[in-house]
Amino acid sequence: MERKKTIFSGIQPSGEITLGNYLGAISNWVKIQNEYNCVYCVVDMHAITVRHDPKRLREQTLDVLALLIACGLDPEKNIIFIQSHVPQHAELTWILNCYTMYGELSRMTQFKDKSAKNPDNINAGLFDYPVLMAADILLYQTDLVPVGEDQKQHLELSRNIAQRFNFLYGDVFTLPEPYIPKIGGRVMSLTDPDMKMSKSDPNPNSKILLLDEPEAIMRKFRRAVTDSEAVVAYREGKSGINNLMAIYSAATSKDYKTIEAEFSGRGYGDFKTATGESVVELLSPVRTKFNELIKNKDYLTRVYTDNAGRAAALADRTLEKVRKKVGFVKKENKNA
Ligand code: ATP
Ligand code: LTN
Repeated sequence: MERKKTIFSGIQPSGEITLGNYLGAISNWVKIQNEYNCVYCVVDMHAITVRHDPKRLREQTLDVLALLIACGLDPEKNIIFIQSHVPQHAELTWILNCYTMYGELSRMTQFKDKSAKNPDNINAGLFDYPVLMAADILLYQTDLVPVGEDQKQHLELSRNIAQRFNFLYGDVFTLPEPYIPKIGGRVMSLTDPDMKMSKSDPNPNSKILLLDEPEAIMRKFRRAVTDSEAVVAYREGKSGINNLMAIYSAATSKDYKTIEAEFSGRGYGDFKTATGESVVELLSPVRTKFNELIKNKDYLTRVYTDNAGRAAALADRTLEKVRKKVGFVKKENKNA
């Protein structure tokens, strides 16, 4: 029998999870959980590379963990854990730093963008962000990494670091490939449909949060930016309507032809209401499940503790090899 491939992905607890994260990432993760060995990590160590509120980080980390489970990821089938609970990530980062070039990191577009946005906090962690991400991926001998367009350069760097290390020391790391899900695409902002919906967008009307109340969801869809043509059709130049059609289609499994026929001769008002209702229906079980889970701190603690243990066991296997290859003296277990 062919061995199951390993998938690894990370999500930052840097804001509340949006409909974009759900349709573009999490709902696909749920669909593939039986086919692959999946490892999903809430990357709190990445989140501190920009100034943040510690109390909110702690809350958001647990919220993201609970949301992943509420969306249908099974914490027994998959490994779902908190990055800082597995110190092997930090340890491998240090070693990989010594196999990553200053020039490579200076070319990362996300570093350049974030430095331009936060000129008074260009810290070393922000510069090193991609090496921590490479460590995340390489620790688990990952075959496939589901990532959006914006993370492709980071994945390419992870491959280069792995290749450089393997060239010097033999086959230590599996070379990860990007995994592009068949469906999902990009959900766009409701207030500026030429930009992607982003959890760090300061405008609350631009994004649907997974935990938004039904009234908030309906209100945001009613206000969504469209055009003045009043024809529900998927075509070039109608980015607002295209986005709503993509969302409605993902929520109801109807194709574009069916949607165009359903709303032919009807105004945008009806279409926006129908889209809002379809999203309310899609998210309502997630919200109910989340509210149940977040109250059950004992269960969440057990999940993240067990899963960190499972992750650490896998990570250790890789790290043992790495320590040996670079020439560190093996630490003996003092009780052995
Ligand atoms: P931030 O605003 O902090 O950059 P984000 O909302 O862009 O956050 P990430 O944490 O960078 O989200 O990404 C988590 C996952 O969600 C990634 O796999 C990413 O590709 C996916 N994703 C994020 N935004 C969208 C979107 N608008 N449409 C589809 N997928 C998305
Ligand atoms: N940088 C990613 C989050 C992330 C990640 C990873 C994704 C951290 N480590 C490892 C895939 C694999 C982001 O901002 N979306």
